[in-house]
Amino acid sequence: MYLLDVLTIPKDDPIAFTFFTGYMAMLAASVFFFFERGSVDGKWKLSLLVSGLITGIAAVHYYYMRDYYLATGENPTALRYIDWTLTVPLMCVEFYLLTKVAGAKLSLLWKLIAASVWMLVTGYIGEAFTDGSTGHSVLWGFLSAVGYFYILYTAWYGEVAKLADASENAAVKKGVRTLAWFVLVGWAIYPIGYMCMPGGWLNVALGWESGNVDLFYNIADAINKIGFGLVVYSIAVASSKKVAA
Ligand SMILES: *C/C=C(C)/C=C/C=C(C)/C=C/C1=C(C)CCCC1(C)C
Repeated sequence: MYLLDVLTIPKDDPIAFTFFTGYMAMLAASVFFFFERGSVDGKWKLSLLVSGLITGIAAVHYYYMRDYYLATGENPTALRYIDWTLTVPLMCVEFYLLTKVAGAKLSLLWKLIAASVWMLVTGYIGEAFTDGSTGHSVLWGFLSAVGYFYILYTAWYGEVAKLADASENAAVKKGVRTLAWFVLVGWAIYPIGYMCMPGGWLNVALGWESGNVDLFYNIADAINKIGFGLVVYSIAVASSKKVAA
C-alpha cells in the first residue's frame, strides 16, 4: 500500500507531491544557510544560523508529515502546529536580530513571540477540535487572526518598522520592508488554506469535495521559510561587503 502510494504520487496526488518537494527544498535550504554562514561577517552568523534552524526544523517535520499523510491520507495537524510553534517564534527572532543594532529591546521579541503563540494555539483549537462544526473554526480563526494582525502591524508600522527606519544600514531598512511584505502576502496564504478545511468557507465556495488545507500550507511554508531566510541572507551579504570594502 505504502509503495503503491509513492508510485502514484506524481499524477494523482498534488498534496503528497508538495510534501515530497517541500521536504527536499527545506533540507537543501538548510544546507545552504549553514554553509553560507562562513561567508558573512561575524555579527550576521547568528541570523544565518536561525535561518538554517527554521528550514531544518521544518525539514524534519516534513519528513514525518509526509509519511503520516501517505499512511493515513489525513492532515498531519498536530505535527504541523508543532513545527509552526517552533519556527514562527524563530522568525520573530530574525526580526529582533535585524533591528537590535538600531536599539530593539528584548521586550519586542517577547511581544512578537506571545502574539505568534496566541495565533497558533487558537488556530490549532479551530482546526484540530472541529467536530465538523464550521462555526467553531470560524470563531477560533478570527481569534487567531488577532495575533496575526498584531505581528503584521508591528512589522509595517509598529516597533519593527520604526527601528528599521532608524537603522543606518540601508540593507536592513530595505530588507525588513521585504520581510514585512512576506508577512502581508506570504503569511496570508495560511488563513486562506484554513478556509479550505472540509466545510470551510472557501472549500465550499470552490465546490471542492475534500479539504485542501495541506496544499496551501505546504506552498506557503516553502515561500515563507525559504524566502524569509534568503532575504536575511541577502541583508547579511550586503552588509558584510560594506564592512570589507
Ligand atoms: C513557517 C510557518 C509560518 C510562517 C506559519 C504561519 C502561520 C500563520 C500566519 C497562520 C495563521 C492563521 C490565521 C491567521 C487564522 C486561521 C488559523 C491560522 C493559524 C492558519
